[in-house]
Amino acid sequence: LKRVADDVRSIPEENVPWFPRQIKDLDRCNMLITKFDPDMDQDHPGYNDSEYRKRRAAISELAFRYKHTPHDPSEDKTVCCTNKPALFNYRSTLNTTCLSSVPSEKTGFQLRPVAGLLSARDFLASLAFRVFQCTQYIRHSSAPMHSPEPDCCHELLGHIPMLADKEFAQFSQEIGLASLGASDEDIEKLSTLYWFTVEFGLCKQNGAVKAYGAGLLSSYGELVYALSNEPEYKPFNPEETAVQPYQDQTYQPIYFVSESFEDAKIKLRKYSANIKRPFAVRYDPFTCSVEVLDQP
Ligand code: TIH
Ligand code: FE2
Repeated sequence: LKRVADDVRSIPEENVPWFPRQIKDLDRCNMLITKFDPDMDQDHPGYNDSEYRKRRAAISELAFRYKHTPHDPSEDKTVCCTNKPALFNYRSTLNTTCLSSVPSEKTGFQLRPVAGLLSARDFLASLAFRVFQCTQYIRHSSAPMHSPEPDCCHELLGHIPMLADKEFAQFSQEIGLASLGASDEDIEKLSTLYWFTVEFGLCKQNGAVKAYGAGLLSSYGELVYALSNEPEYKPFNPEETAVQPYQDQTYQPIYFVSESFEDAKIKLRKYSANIKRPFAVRYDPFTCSVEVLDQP
């Protein structure tokens, strides 16, 4: 693969969607989806709880203001002082700075605060830089067993421990790298793959089916259901899994089971290599940036 200088070529011919090249470019990956917003969605468990909605708005505000490199260092102080760790104070937001050290010491994954659900493109792009966009609010107390939106219980019980695992961190980053500059159709497929692996994946271990998906680890209700004989199981096969329709309101009717986690990683890598892009990318961990290379 040949390296192409950024100023010489910025992937012209094809209509390649913009994508972040440096970790600080993630400040621009902030396209939120209004789905599951407690202020807009009448079915949200917190819709009729004005105190909850007020808290959510304050927490969102903090995430909106977050910048990779703060212009004014006092801004950083405000965020840290306002955010008390969730485990000590159930009602406040979690301290991303504290928690971030758990995966970062093991795999280099960092947590970055996000105000709510991001677009699939922006969410996946951050994984390419080993950055996980982490919500800070907590689910409404009326529905603890299953939340239709991610919240800090989901991040803490589901994603953070998994991102501290080397294999898993690599797997997550590879999905992110495959998404950079990909077509809308490929983004849709990659986010479906993410859904059925990182969120709701099952895999075999010593012959038994186990859950590794964060959406299962954080929802006791769905975890018990997923490992019962109610849902349908299919073998994980990226081509097929990538086009499986899914919904995010309630428990999944179908789960994909891989032979081992290693097997899922190898299959995903093969699948990603076949995605058509007029360039290739390589992550440089020294500069936390993505190099764009001529077509392989
Ligand atoms: N359903 C999960 C839970 O209750 O913890 C949260 C989500 C996972 C994926 C999307 S929302
Ligand atoms: Fe999640």
